[in-house]
Amino acid sequence: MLAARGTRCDASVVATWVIGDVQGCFRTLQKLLRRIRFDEQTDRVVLVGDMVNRGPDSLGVLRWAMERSRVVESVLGNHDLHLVARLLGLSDARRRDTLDAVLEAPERAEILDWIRARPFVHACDHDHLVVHAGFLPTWSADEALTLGGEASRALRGRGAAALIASLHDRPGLAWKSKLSGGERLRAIAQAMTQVRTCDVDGRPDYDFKGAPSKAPRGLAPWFERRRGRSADATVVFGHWAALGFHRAPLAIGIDTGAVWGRELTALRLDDGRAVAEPVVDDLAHAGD
Ligand SMILES: [Mn+2]
Repeated sequence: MLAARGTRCDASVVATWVIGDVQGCFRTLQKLLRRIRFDEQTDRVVLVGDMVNRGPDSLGVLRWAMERSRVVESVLGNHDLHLVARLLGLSDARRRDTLDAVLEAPERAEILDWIRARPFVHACDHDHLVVHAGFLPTWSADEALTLGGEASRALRGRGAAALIASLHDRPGLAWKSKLSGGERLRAIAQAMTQVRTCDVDGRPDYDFKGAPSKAPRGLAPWFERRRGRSADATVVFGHWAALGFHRAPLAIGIDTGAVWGRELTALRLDDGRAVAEPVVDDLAHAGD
């Protein structure tokens, strides 16, 4: 149970849907919204991050979400932060980037402000948090909301360039509450946007991307390392297409590989119902 803190959905909402990694697959997103009969008057959507890149219409996804900020939230994913880096001139294009339309959009300044204002972690209700990749094993839900707020302040302010640059640093940092400065912010932002596995000491690995059964010895999914008081709310996350749809105790993975041409998934928090829409977007240049 979460303390009274953090961004929350309205109690009068009929249904809250969390939608997986869209990655610019705007046509598929629209089909999924029709299938779940998303009603902007009564329902809410939380995107699990990686709204953009690799797919054909990142600008369409951003415009759709920005025009509905009252009912559509998104947490930050690694590709969203890469877009911030591109918009700030901090990063060159990567080989499979499909961000040109966003970078050339007349409202690119508004897009940059909007993305930088998205949270790293979002509390939907008393029992559910949404984060792009995951948590470090000792974080409770309330701690994660506080820590996400620290990283958000850096991203919105003058610390953005240093924070974004640090996200490429290896190896991962195990969490210690006494971490400070850039190391602290990197530990938070990198875990929330990149983690898949941790070692027995809770140190995250940022290289392995495959299925859990193929993980190197000693590494296990981050949510299997959570123990005791840290596991106090269900965390809905994306980022791990090789994991696919996955219900674990107090964690639900919903990245079903839209960017691989598979499916885009919506999860209704109210009753746990999952709906998957086959991808119809052209991913000819998306690669893996
Ligand atoms: Mn991701």
